Amino acid sequence: MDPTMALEQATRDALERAAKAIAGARRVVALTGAGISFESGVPTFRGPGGLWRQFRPEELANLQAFNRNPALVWEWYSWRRQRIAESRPNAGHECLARLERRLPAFTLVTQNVDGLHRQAGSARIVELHGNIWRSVCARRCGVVLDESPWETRRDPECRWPEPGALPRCTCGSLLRPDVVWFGESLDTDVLGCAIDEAGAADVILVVGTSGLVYPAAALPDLARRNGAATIEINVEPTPLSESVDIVLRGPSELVLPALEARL
Ligand code: BV8
Ligand code: ZN
Repeated sequence: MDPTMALEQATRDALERAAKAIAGARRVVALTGAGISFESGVPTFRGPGGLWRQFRPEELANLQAFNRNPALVWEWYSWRRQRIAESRPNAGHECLARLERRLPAFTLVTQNVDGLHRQAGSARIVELHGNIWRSVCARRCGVVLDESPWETRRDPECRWPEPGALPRCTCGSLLRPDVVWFGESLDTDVLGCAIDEAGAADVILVVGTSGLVYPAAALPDLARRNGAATIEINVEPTPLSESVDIVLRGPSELVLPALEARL
């Protein structure tokens, strides 16, 4: 059975228009959020399973929480690393990796820190919010550790770091996850690259994001103002849905391959 039969008729019709826009584009940008990893078993931030104990992500993903209780914040990241280490890229990640090889100019801008796009084979990736698998010196002395289970062949049973353990830098300071916390500025070069790519895009694909976190959420509108066709892939409406040209309502692991099959 054609898997797209599970999609609404409106989405099946819109797939043709979306494929035409992409086929005629010189430069395509995909902006992804936590939704693209949901099918891989990585909880989204604001959807089901996004909570850890009684905490919302915004309560833990900030410098004040880390300074106040680094062990609790590290326990949350260790739990997330464990969840991600047990997951695999899904058909949506793999489709975007193929589009990068197939289209003349394709850039992936992701808000996700899970590293699954790279695992799926994407190379031209702008990681807006950092990468959960790197740890850096909290005092920014320059020490950076890559603790990815895929690169370092770590025993997937081990935990990063052991619960309650506080990883320390060689300079004596604490280590912290190399991610952008709420209230922290994004790396200027990384953000600048994302803005340049979105501003130059003929098509922007907005995949699996609630469109609530800035400055990432401003990129689709920036692309649209610069003449790009905007396509949203999401299982539910978001604040961006009103302003995009094409809405593809459905799970990215189903919609992206269906879109690719029409190119
Ligand atoms: C900044 C890394 C300048 C960490 C993340 C007050 C003080 C300070 C700043 C602010 C403030 N008020 C507002 C701000 C700005 C703030 C912000 O935007 N807050 C929001 C909540 C209002 N932004 C910042 O702080 C940024 N920095 O502005 O610096 C500055 C500095 C100081 C003072 C002022 C300004 C930094 C933001 C980065 C935060 N770090 N992650 C970590 O991961 O631990 S953000 C975090 O949210 C993740 O990266 C995540 O990707 C991102 C966005 O969420 P989504 O990806 O969209 O995920 P979500 O769960 O929300 O939605 C999932 C979607 O998928 C849903 O729509 C769902 O329907 C869909 N879906 C589900 N399944 C599927 C699917 N779609 C398709 N297929 C499926 N199968
Ligand atoms: Zn250090």
